[in-house]
Amino acid sequence: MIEKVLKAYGIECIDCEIKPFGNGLINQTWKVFAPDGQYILQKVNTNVFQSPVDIADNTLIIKKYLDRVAPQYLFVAPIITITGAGIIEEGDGFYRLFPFVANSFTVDTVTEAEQAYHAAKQFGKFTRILEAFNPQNLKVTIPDFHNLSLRAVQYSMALKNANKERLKTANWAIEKVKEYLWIAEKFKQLQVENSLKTRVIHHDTKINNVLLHIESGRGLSVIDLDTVMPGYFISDVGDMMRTYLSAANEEEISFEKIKVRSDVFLAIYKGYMEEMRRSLNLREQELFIYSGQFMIFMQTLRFLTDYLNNDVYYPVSHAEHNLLRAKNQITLLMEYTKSELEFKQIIENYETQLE
Ligand code: GN1
Ligand code: MG
Repeated sequence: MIEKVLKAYGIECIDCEIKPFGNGLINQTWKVFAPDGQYILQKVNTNVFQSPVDIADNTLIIKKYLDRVAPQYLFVAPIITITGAGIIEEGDGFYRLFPFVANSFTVDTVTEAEQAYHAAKQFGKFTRILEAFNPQNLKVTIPDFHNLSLRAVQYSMALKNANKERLKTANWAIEKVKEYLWIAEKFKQLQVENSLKTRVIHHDTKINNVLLHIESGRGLSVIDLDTVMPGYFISDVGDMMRTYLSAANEEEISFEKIKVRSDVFLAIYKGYMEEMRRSLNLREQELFIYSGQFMIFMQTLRFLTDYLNNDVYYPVSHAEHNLLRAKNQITLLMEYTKSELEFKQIIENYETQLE
């Protein structure tokens, strides 16, 4: 199959080495070592992305725009097939191919605050550079993806329909979630008030979606553009908080290892604000800390909902997997909320020092 896909791009792969690559939960990814160079090949999960062609359309119109207004910006768009398509259907799925960016590498965990700084700067830059681009020109690749109000409704429905055993094993998580429902309420309010500006948002800002330079460690560009669509900045900043602050990730089952790191918080703030300070309105700037609660709570609901629905969305390797992930995220939410005052202080100190 893979050989056939590559042929559509004019790549003859008789002796290519093809290796599984990365560790996303949704798409399947390979690195291809072909005679003429290295590529990243991806099979799109069509249960999640109902219209994969929309993903290609989005990246292609952004590319066309950036080629005109910011030709020096490194935008890793999919390669076009011989017949001019940005994505192809082959056998049972949709595939697309990317160039492997020379001298780049990714990390799966933030081990130093500097990595968080460079990543936050890249995600901020991505939104900033597209500020004059109308986000409504993009197709919505996953409707309501970060609509926390809807996620809360889906969670309530799962609670109603779940079987007794799962309700019982999830009792602690279900009780804890009640304490944080204000996060969803606040989001509803923000929507009513129209406080958040709609922008071009990445929606998946984990650290391995940033290419770093092999020697300097500086950020080169953002990748994994499937969920680039109109959205709010709290999605991108929030997912950085969710995935960078703790050295232990969402798969960690020794919850005592889940701790938030203040130096990483400052690095995210610095990197993102260096790019986005002038774009964010004052109300949005006040929501910087809330963004972490927004995303961590949403991920909690998504894992817990999936557990109550008997694991229909996220791949699991055992029956309690999604429940453990949900509990992990609640622990992170508790730790994050405990640090709220400290975060405020960090921002204040940094801002005073800038003046
Ligand atoms: C999924 O596959 P991956 O890891 O890039 C999910 C994200 C979740 C994440 C949790 C399209 O992303 O929203 O935050 O898992 N992507 C989709 O690990 O649902
Ligand atoms: Mg992804």
